[in-house]
Amino acid sequence: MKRSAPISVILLCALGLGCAGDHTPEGAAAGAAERPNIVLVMTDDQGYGDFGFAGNPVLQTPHLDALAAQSAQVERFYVSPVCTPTRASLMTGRYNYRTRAIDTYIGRAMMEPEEVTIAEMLREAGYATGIFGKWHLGDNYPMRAMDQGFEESLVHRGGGIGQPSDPPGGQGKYTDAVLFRNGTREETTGYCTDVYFDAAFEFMRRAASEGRPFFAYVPTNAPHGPFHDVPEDWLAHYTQTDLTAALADPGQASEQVLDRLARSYAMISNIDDNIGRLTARLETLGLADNTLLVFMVDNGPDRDRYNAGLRGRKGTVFEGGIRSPLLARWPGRLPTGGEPADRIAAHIDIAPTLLDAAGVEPPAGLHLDGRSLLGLLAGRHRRRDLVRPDALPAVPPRQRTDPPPLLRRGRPALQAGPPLAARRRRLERRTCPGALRPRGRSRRKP
Ligand SMILES: [Ca+2]
Repeated sequence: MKRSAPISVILLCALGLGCAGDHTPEGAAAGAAERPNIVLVMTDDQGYGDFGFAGNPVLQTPHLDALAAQSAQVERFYVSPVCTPTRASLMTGRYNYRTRAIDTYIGRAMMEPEEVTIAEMLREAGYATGIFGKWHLGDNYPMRAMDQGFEESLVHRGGGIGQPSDPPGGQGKYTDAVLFRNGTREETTGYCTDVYFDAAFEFMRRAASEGRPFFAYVPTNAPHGPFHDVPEDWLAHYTQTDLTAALADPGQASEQVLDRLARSYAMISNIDDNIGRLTARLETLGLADNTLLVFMVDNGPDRDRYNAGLRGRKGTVFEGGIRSPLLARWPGRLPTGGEPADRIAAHIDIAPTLLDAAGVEPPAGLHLDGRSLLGLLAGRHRRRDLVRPDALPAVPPRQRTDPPPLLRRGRPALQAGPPLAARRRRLERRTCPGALRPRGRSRRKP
């Protein structure tokens, strides 16, 4: 084989154009009678190093550490460098550039409503579907979560509480936040992360009592800023803790930097409390064994801080900006305690994985870029190639790199240079011309 041939294979596979069967269920798909419940938790701006199990020297995350020990993991799991692109890929199983969701603001966070979401696919198969937290793929019909397959929704608008899309009276409050339940303004009581999890618990209980399997999506807006309103008990803890070991540069240990770090960590430890409440609640409801619980983050940390030795942070395509833990707990179905899978995977794989677990086929004709990870999580490794398509013309400048493409092929990493970038542009023009153009026809939605 010529030297150049594998590169084309990589690109074709990564663009989903040369890997027939990538999303073919490869795990032991569940039968209709034993369909698992699914809980997907994704936090906002929590970095790869913001966990006790990642070696963080000061951060307290005992419940997430316990969950990691009970989970199958993928060590090199990749997301996008900012919020919305990750959410679009997570919801669709497709590269975000196909979905029009390419950045977080000025209209670039509105996902093409014809995209078919995992919530739509699972709802069509009989699942109760609920979202509790951050959607960030469009605030108006027909782009809201409630228009995109979620029967139950309790969400904030835009990219976060405290942003311009906040409703009157919102005032950027994380405590007693003004949210939207199924499209209707609602003044909630308590800290927002606690409110989301409480709403998810009630949704789970109700679905279980009705005998329906459920898909609960809990994308918290914490530990994303603003930072003026964080859990006070944890803030007191971290204010009294020496945090210098968690600074990217101990020489920057100013009062302001340490205060900011304490506030991020306070929100993260509160998330951890809620993970503890979640696992306890699943036990109480008798659902723990038949629930696939997945945990991940949406992008790297928002500031430089301890990041397990990875370079970069949110907004960069260095490892520290795009790597997330992937924890998947499904007792009796996925192994625990083993070495994390060492092959690459990404956010585009989550929707195919959930479909596989539920034994649900995607609609005919729908192209998914990702593949099910059930085999990988169970220790069956397959060669895998991925690409971050940063060189497309519409990629926002802050997500570009020079040289642009980040490729990973199997175990070794390849950092591609300009000759490959030119090759790839030619290939993309030839093979993926419609990725960013208006569609000539709509697909049937389930
Ligand atoms: Ca984010």
